[in-house]
Amino acid sequence: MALDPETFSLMKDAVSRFVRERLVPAEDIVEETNDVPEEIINEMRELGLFGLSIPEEYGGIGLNMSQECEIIHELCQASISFRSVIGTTVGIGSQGLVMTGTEEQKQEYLPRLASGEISSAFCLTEPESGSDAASLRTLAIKDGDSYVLNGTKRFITNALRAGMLTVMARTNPEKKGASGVSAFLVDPKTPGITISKADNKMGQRGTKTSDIIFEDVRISASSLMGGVEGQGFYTAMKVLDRGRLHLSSVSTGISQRILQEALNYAAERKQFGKPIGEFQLVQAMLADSQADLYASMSMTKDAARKYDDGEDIAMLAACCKMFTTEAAGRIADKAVQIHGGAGYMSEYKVERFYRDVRLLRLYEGTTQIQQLVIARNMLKAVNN
Ligand code: COS
Repeated sequence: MALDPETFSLMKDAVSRFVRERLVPAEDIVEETNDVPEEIINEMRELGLFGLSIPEEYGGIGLNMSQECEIIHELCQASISFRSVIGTTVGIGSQGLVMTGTEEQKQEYLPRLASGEISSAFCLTEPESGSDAASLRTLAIKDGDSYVLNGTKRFITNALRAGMLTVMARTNPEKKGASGVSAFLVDPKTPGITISKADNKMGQRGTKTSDIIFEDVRISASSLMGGVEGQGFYTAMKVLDRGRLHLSSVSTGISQRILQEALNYAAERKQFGKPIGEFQLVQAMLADSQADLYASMSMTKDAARKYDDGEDIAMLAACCKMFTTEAAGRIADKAVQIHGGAGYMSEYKVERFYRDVRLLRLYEGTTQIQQLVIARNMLKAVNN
């Protein structure tokens, strides 16, 4: 699946324009109100942004991974809080359903997700289970034609905005590891579900993460994703592999914006009688950041193309996630440094972006989890 090059190019131009004319001017409102204005979310719907990765036969735009990465890079030239509104629907919240859902499940949810009528959220993390995802405790116990869910999910992005939850829960409490986990498609309005108010975070204001508590939540057996028990963890891992490419393009997009802010400042700000960009120590910071950005964009492009060619990219996606998010941290840090004292002041955007990008190295697998995935895959190749 891919959009034809001509239509894709028009779409990319439209997203660029939207970023310049609508998103960048609204960044301060998002920061002040800790929310994304509803009219902007409506415009995202009209642009088709919720349906980027959903196949055309279900009403989406049907981009391939390379195209998705290009659009997300473009979108993330503005505050990455805007991307978060569509992020779970385009990425981790819907892709398990696209990959493994039954036809009936796809028909039920995908068209509404693609239009943006509803959003989705991916419910894996729990209070006691973060990096060690296979140890999750939420239970889904079969009872006749239903499953009964009990447990708590934590830091769930867009839980408050979602109309569909992809919930990973243990259907077989006897099996402690990955094979006891199944995935479910759950309506958040089902009785017994409580969604807490949004968490207070260091950055990315306007994004919404919350706890979700399931207390004796009865859902139909037909909510079991793909109709097969025991596949939930494997599906979650495949979804995260793909999600890590998506997040890499979030990193490259915002890195490019941050570097542009630093470059503009270096060209304008004068000290010792000339623009600070003429000093070699400032040039070194700009050059290191440019090389980081170029490497990040190149590796994301390469891994996305390989994903589209059907290759196993688990290791490459982890390399991209690790490198691009760490690079975004370095680029943001240097941008603050180039700004000097001004970089610490909230009236300059780099102060905010510095806080925003800190999360990139944590969610969808910390840098240390990516290292573990990379090294395990390297060793597996030697042992086979
Ligand atoms: N695709 C498909 N299957 C995969 C996979 C992948 N990318 N990675 C692992 N698996 C399979 C393994 O093959 C193994 O299968 P078996 O049960 O048949 O042996 C199973 O999943 C368990 O894998 P593993 O033994 O590697 O599991 P561990 O618990 O040791 O660790 C990690 C798995 C650490 C990689 C996983 O828990 C992880 O990614 N954690 C981070 C979770 C995360 O990103 N959370 C962020 C919040 S979600 S936004």
